[in-house]
Amino acid sequence: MNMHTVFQRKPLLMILACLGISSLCFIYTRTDSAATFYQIFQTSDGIKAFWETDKNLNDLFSGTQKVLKSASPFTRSIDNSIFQTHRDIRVLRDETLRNIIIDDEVDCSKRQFLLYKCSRGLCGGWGDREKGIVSSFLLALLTNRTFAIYMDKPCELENFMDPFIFNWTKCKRYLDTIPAQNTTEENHVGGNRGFYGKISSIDFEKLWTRKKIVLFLNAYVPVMDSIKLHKDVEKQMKWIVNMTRPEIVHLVIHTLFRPKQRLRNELAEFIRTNTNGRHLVCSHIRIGKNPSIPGDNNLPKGSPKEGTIFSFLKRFKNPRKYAIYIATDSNDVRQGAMNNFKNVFNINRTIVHVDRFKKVDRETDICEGLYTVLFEQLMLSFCDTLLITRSNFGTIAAYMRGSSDDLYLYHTKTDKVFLTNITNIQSVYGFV
Ligand SMILES: Nc1nc2c(ncn2[C@@H]2O[C@H](COP(=O)(O)OP(=O)(O)O)[C@@H](O)[C@H]2O)c(=O)[nH]1
Ligand SMILES: [Mg+2]
Repeated sequence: MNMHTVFQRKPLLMILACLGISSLCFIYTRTDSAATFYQIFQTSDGIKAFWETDKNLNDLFSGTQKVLKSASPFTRSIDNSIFQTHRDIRVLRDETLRNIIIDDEVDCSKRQFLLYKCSRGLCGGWGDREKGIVSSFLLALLTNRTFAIYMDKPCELENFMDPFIFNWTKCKRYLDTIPAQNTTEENHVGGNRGFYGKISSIDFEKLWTRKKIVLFLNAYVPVMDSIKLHKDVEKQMKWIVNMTRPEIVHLVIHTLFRPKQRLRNELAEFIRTNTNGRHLVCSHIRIGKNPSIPGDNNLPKGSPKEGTIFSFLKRFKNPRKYAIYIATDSNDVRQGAMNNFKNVFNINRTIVHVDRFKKVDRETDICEGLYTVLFEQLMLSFCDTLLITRSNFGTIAAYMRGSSDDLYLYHTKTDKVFLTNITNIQSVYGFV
């Protein structure tokens, strides 16, 4: 394995020894604080991934761009030195995205577009939105349209997330100038869910003739499945045909998003100081309507019994070996975890349902609530052991984590926890 390793630390002692693509490239900048987040590996079967802390991605990749282009259908890897287990993030290589990429903003006017939108009205929580974003992005690839994301509820996503491999912000200024008569809006969140099942047989050239198509979506399983059956799939996105659903979601989410520096740094610091080299065991416990998120509904399949999960986690109670983190939509559950375990750690931040919040005086608090949601989902995606309950938020964290290693599901109906494979989550929870 050839290795491109990026340690990003401050203040600076920087050694740069880049001996070409087939040999070792090593950048090291040092600091007392713990900013090391990612390493870049390059293996013989392709390129490997990144997110370093504060260097511009273009600077970082100018030397390896050739590798990105000649790599296998998607690029892979991240090994994170602050964790016990191997971390690995795979992204779509830019060759796969060639048809929809815009190099220069001046070229925006030549393109047709597909937008994911969440602004006013119901979009669903962050998990639902991720589903809509994955679907819209795949439909953009299928129909040869440049993809953009408009999300400003409760505040702009760009406050906390940057585009990563595919830049979904590049044509935003141009998009704002496209008049309504050149725009079609389709809302598939509320009514008209029939669209999802029909995708495989839609002739999109006939259906979508306008320059700008705006989609409100919150489903992805039927979209992924029917895109695979569409007549244009071989030509537009052959890579998807034999790929599992968890892998598709993993690739798309990591291709689109890189957390902004604040999020990356705070997360790295949070994990480092709280785990201190111990095995990180996490659970997401999604309760549904409760005093922390009063605007939410009761969950359709019922809430998990947190007592069952705590009993299961007792096997990790040794504080010398394990650190336990519980992400949840309920302050009572958070508190319960503190009462049950000496080795639990927490973030001291307010829980907000990003779609069903009550009007409050201070908008910034709700916006920070979105930050917390993004933070906690990323956190889950880095756990050595992960246990989830039925929720899109937790399921996508598991997909972002991208591994079946030490992955457990809680099943509400049987009130049991069991070890599983990542490809089984969908059949157990049955999301759309
Ligand atoms: N901060 C925080 N918020 C959560 C957590 N679990 C759920 N939520 C909130 O509740 C919403 C749940 O909606 P969604 O993400 O669509 O997942 P689902 O409804 O459980 O499938 C999230 O978007 C968050 O706003 C959690 O562990 N931490
Ligand atoms: Mg939801």
